[in-house]
Amino acid sequence: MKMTFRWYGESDPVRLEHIRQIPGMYGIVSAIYDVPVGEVWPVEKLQALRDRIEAAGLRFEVVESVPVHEDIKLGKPTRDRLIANFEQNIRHCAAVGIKVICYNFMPVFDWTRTEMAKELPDGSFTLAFDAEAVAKIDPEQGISLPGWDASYKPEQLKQLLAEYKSIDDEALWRNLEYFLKRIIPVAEAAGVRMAMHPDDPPRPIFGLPRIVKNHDDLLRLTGIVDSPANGITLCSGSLGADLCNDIPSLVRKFGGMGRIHYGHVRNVAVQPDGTFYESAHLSCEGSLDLAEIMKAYHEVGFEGYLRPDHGRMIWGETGKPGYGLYDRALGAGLWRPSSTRL
Ligand code: DNO
Repeated sequence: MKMTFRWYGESDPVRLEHIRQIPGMYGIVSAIYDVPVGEVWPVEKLQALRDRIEAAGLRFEVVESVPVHEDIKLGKPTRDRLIANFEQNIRHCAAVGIKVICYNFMPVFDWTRTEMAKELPDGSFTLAFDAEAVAKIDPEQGISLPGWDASYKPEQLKQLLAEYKSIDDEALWRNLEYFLKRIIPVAEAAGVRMAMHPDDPPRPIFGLPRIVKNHDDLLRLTGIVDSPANGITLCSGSLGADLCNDIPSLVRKFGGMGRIHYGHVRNVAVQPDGTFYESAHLSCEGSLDLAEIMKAYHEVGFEGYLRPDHGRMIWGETGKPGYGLYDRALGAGLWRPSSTRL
């Protein structure tokens, strides 16, 4: 397995040079952030990013994420042009040496939390999700959540939510199938593996469908196009926020099938109603047995990429919630992967 670290580019308060100092660190996971969703990423931008990362002594082989335009998820007539652009992005990524592309198919909202800095008894700060608070939110009245992508104006959001009224789970699956049947052959030809990120949290929110939540959904997803290029990002913290999901057995099953190309590893402390906070990495700190999860990766001979997904804010660090240096670095160290350096 190859240990990687997410880096948001030059504006990230965490420096590449510091990431390099984490023992066993292999590479960086990043993306092009200044091209509108649905448009083509110029290959020169990808090359410049790769060169910057390589100059710091790290590799750039995983992109997270190429975002999927809402019109594709909604199955609108404009989707064909947007899918063609997505295909072009796959080719451009391949041209600079990218091996795995992470993406998701969550309508409107990506990962959702109600608190970005919940203080834990040890004085650290972490991300948290309160299921009851979210259930009380009426998205029609406007949504204000910490970290919520403010790129939608209230009117646009209303319009988008109205468009999703006709999209139930099965309609979203059909639109996903249409998308996968187009992009997977392109990924195969380019030598890139697609890695779908599951829904976070793994349940419908604000009345919007969410279809990648558990074992059966992952099985259905990987069966739509039966190709190694049609794989998953096994996110322990996203799937683990539903206590019914047995993460080590998911790693064994989908890893054994050769369909996990990328793993996000973190712990969560979950209550039965789905309320959770992101705990420290050790198994004893949260609901997930991280040691068992890592054992499962070793058992299946996992050769893909892993990253410490999120971390708490510790030792007075400030910055992007979930994406500080210190606690994520502790995570990468605690798991002792057998990765190699450049
Ligand atoms: C949160 C991340 C997600 C993830 C996307 C993948 O920290 O795990 O935002 O990058 O859902 O498409």
